[in-house]
Amino acid sequence: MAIIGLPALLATGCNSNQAITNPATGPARDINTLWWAMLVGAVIIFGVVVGLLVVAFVRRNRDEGPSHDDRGPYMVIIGGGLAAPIVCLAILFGFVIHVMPATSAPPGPTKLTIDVIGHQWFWEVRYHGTPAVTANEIHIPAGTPVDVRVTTADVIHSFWVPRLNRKIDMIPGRVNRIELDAPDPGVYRGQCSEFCGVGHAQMAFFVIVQPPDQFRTWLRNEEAPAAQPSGSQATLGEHAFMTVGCQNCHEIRGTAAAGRVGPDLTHVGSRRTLAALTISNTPRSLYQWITDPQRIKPGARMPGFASLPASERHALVSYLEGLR
Ligand code: HEC
Ligand SMILES: [Cu+2]
Repeated sequence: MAIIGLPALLATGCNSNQAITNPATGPARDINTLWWAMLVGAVIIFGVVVGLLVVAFVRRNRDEGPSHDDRGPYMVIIGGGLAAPIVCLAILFGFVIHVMPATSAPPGPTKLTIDVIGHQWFWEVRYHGTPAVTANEIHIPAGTPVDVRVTTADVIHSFWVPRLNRKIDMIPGRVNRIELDAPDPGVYRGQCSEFCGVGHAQMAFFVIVQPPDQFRTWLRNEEAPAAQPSGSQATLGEHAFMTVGCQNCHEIRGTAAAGRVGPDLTHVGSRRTLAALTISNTPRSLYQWITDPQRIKPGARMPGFASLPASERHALVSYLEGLR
């Protein structure tokens, strides 16, 4: 069992919330079964091949004289080299023919459609038919098939939530689809799975599955424009945001800030994490992010603002944390 268990442990990276071996939906269960079947099959074949090698080694010096039966070696080649691979691949093919459609998005519209756009190195999320835009945290209702349409703003990325479904590439100029249909509320971790530059390893996201009524409340809040700053500190922060350069890269709906380089910040205060799950969303870590993003996430396409007076950075934090 150890020989099977060890690679399984390595493959799942020890984070059971991002493991294909911990499936939460029908398609993910199919993938998990296929994965185990392939692993067990590969271990058996490896064992047989190593066994034959050992036999050959042990018998290497045995001189059996001229053989009267020449069919032995041919049987090994025909059986082991031809028949066995054809049988194994046919079984695998049958398996895959079943799993492929089970994990593909069915044609036709679903009730809820979401666009996810990959950026170096974060995820932009848009809800069809609403002005809601968010980043790195994809909320969906439980028990509802959701049509996720993925593409990219720059290089190829790959959208993957191992516990929910297979991975799907995000390709420039093309829209690929995947269906997420999670029966149970919970938080499922996803990760970019196509190397896309220095920030690749820090390009993660959550799929937050909520009971449908909670989801509707969340979406209604996300649709709304940003809250007015409350208090003098936050008002100062809003002013700083609009004047020091943040507005060139970030959108805050309902204000003059309409940049599209970085994540939409209209409701950034309500997110759990920042910078694609790199840090938790606390005033302290947000302050550090504004001061020196490169230290937190090397390569991030946001400049540091250490040159701003600390009071102004604190004001920015108080404004952004108020955007709930
Ligand atoms: C040159 C463009 C640019 C400028 C200017 C800029 N940002 Fe950013 N910002 C980005 C990008 C790109 C990201 C995404 C970083 C990542 O996750 O890789 C980001 C991320 C963020 C985040 C995290 C959002 C999230 O949900 O993960 C916050 C908060 C933020 N910026 C605030 C600010 C503030 C405040 C300013 C002004 C002091 C500012 N930014 C200026 C490009 C910019
Ligand atoms: Cu990526």
